[in-house]
Amino acid sequence: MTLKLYFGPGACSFVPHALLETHGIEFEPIMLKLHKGEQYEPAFMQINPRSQVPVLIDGKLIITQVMAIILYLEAKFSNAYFFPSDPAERAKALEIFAWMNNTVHATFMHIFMPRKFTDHEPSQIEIKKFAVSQYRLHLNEIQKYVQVSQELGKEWLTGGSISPLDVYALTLMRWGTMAQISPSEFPLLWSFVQRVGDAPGVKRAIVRERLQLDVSQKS
Ligand SMILES: N[C@@H](CCC(=O)N[C@@H](CS)C(=O)NCC(=O)O)C(=O)O
Repeated sequence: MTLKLYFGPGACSFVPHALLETHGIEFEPIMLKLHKGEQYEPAFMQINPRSQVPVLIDGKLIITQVMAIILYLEAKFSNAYFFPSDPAERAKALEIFAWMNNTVHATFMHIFMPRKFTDHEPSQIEIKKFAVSQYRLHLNEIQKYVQVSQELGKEWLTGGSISPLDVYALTLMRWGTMAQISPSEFPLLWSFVQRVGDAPGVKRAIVRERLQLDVSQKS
């Protein structure tokens, strides 16, 4: 039975989307236009009452949350590379993955959707401003992970194959440009992210989602 992935262009669902493409796993992509509020339509809310992407459907199984989806794919497609197999290296990779998901991603939500944190509009402006400064620190930390991996001679963040960390790094850098953080502030991270975007599976997901990596001039 074919997997189904609900995704929003440019959203965190890009992480499972690009990994499914990278590994040539058959799936049906289903696009939701988040800016049009399609995640709040009753048919989708029956699938995910939290009104969020990504959602992966495998038969009767409905999985939400980037981390749960990625770990499910890793367990199901055991020949495909997601994380290192060495226990210590795997733990360190999962540590960064969890931080990207629960901290960097969450910080961006304060920039992109400050209304989720207060309905007081002047406070929303303050929340957003402070979150942009925090987000820069996070991008700097990701850039350091790129630097360390390159010093160790690794092609990608966890070794010789693309992992969810590389694709998340691309997504988070791209979101930074949505917050008017210029790629020129993070030259090493930016050149890395462009290389990730050129990897064939990642590129297919970029084309399907019609993404530009630097949107700082658009908004
Ligand atoms: N913790 C969740 C976060 C999911 C999330 O924030 N999804 C966003 C896109 S990046 C979304 O669907 N937002 C729509 C909304 O909240 O209205 C995960 O890891 O999957």
